[in-house]
Amino acid sequence: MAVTSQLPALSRTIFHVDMDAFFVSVEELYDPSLKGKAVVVGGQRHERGVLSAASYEARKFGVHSALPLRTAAKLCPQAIFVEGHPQRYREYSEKVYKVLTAFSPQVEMASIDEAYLDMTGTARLHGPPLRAAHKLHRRMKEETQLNCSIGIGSSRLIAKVSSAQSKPNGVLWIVPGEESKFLAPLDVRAIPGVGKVMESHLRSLGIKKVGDLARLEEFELEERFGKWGLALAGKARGEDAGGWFDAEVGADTAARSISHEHTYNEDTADTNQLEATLMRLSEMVGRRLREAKLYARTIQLKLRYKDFTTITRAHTLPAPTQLDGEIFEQVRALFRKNWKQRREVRLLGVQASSFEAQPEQISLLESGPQQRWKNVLAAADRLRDKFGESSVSFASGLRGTFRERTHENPTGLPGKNKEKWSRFNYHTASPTGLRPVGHSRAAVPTFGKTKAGHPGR
Ligand code: DCP
Ligand code: MG
Repeated sequence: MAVTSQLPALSRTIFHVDMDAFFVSVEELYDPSLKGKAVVVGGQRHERGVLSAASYEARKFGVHSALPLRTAAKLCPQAIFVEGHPQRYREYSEKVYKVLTAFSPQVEMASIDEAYLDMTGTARLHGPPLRAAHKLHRRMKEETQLNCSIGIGSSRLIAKVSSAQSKPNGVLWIVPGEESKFLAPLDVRAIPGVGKVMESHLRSLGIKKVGDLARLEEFELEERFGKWGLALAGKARGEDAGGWFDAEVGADTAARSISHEHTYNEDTADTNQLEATLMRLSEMVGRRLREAKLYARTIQLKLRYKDFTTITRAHTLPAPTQLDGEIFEQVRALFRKNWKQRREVRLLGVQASSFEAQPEQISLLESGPQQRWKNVLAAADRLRDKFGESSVSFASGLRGTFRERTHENPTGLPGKNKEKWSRFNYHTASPTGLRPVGHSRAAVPTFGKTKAGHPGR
């Protein structure tokens, strides 16, 4: 009889490193008098728009990212409001990235201030997980003067949830085998990807804690929420289920698609607002194509309704493009054809794929206006570099605001495809409309916080 030895699968060791109150902490380095105070970054107290970051002191009053500035002022009148300095955050983000890559070669940034590190098999170099994390924690402080929190787990999901639990300035290791026990008492909101709406759906089913979720049969969640529900069941067990949690850390080195998504704070069926969003997303995608010197042949629309039903529709162009207007035209056509009018929309996404480095030879007749557009867009890109993502928009005449969360696909993040940092500040906080150039307050972007694993909240 053959003897088969069944070795237990080697557990992975993933770190999730997330900087504490990132924008605020960077501001404090430039102005130490802010330390320990209630601070809001992102604009002045009376302005429209939402805030980017709040200090822990301000959070005690219920102030948090993406809250309207005016609401923050009401909740916490004593707060100090700071405009924000995107360039500084980018620089510090780069410093963070350097510390991480010097520590481990397997680094994948998931947003401006967070990263996953695959630390599996590094015990000889760095010691056991906790010791390694403390070493990294100390190094981060020494080299950036900033505090971070580190979660350690056998999956990215566990690492991410545990870093959040260890905040501020902490390290938390969930020992393999203890995942479900760790997750069970947490609110379902602790699971990346579960937002307010999902929370209330789950509440109506009597599910409040992750433990309640884990007790459900997988098929029940699938029946109710489709693929997304299935992923949720996996996440409740601490697995990297669904979305980008599936991939290996740092595995996806070449971007196969570039996309931006936008989730509304309140679902909407307002055509103007929806098309304005599509315009803005098209601009963001176009810009990244130009930065990456790529031309896309396929343009895809993603549309998620209030009840989470999601459709994607793609169109292949006769000639590849990197122009905002062309992307928008396609995506709007797809939208008009596929959107069931008056059905409220929760999320919109625009994706470009089927990349080519060079477009096919364009005819001389076309090259005039195309070239002019390219020049205009190149100029716009330069302005955005200087004044922020929302400083220029061609969505002229379209009404719609971009106050809510906008995020991009993870392939565009550094460490994932080694692209430049400036790729990921795509969280805008101002109304669209062709607004040039001066450095108005509204031109300061709030930064994109890409929540790993979020299929859009
Ligand atoms: N950010 C933003 N808009 C959001 C969320 C975040 O511009 N809706 C920016 C500001 C944050 C930074 O991204 O400083 C990092 O986001 P985090 O969620 O990690 O929040 P903080 O780092 O500020 O705090 P924490 O200590 O909870 O991580
Ligand atoms: Mg943070």
